[in-house]
Amino acid sequence: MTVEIDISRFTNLAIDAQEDGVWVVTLNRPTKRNALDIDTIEELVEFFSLAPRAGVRAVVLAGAGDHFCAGLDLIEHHDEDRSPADFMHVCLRWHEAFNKMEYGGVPIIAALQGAVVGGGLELASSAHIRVMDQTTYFALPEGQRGLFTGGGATIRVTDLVGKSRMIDMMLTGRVYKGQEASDLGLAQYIVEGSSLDKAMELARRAAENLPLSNFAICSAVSHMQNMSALDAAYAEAVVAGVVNTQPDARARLAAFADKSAARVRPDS
Ligand code: 1HE
Repeated sequence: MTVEIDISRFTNLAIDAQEDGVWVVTLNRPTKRNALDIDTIEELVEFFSLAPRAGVRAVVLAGAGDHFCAGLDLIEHHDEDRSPADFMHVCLRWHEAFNKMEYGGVPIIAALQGAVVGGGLELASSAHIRVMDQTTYFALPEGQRGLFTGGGATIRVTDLVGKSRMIDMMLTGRVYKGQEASDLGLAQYIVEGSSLDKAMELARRAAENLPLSNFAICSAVSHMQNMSALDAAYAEAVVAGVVNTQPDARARLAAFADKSAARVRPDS
């Protein structure tokens, strides 16, 4: 069932497959501050549809230039002068891409710098881990532009910061940055140096896990959030039944039993 990813098909995304199974996917329209036009969304759909079956062990999602992503391509949106139905379909393609990311089973680590705004924050919040640096800032400028979020912020950003903060961000254009943004949960890591370096380190560490374990972590947790507690407990048992008996795990369990495996230490 393995598929190939033909990276020559991608133009708005720069894709670099590394030897350890970590793929670096970079939004590559820095002159447009990596604004999300239709073509970029289609490339995200294509890449993240294939990644779970292409042996991708982890993805680092980055943005070229000083800004991660300026959100919806406002110029394209202005020029297209879309009908309500047209824009609904645009948003459904965003959801297609972002749901493939969140539920696809491949760990995605977002390396954030500069603006992570509007749809850029919706994209970042579809990753499993976000790393920010000292330049990173988050905002939802939709209200100021006469718009509303359409790429899942009502769900994912609300999950990260809570309903009240999400509504404040949309009403007032409030910007979060630095330690405060990290403390709120907009990013799990804040670094002094390069967010890309830290994201690579985290991706390589995650890529050492067995793929089936990562698949469960990066799909089952999100699915279970959508279930009742009763159904989630049942689903968790079923997933654990499959994952925790995988033959590939036996060597790891044997290494623990014979005391050759690393122990969990406070500084590990
Ligand atoms: C763009 C976009 C864009 C830049 N669409 N072209 N998002 C926003 O409201 C954020 C809009 N962008 C900005 O506030 C700023 O551009 C940034 C803070 C991100 C960067 O500022 P700066 O000074 O580095 O760049 P700039 O001079 O504003 O823009 C440089 C170029 O990028 C310029 O193009 P050029 O051809 O004139 O050189 C800009 O037009 C272009 N550019 N941002 C298109 N967003 C599913 S619903 C989601 C709803 C939303 O996402 S709303 C939030 C939209």
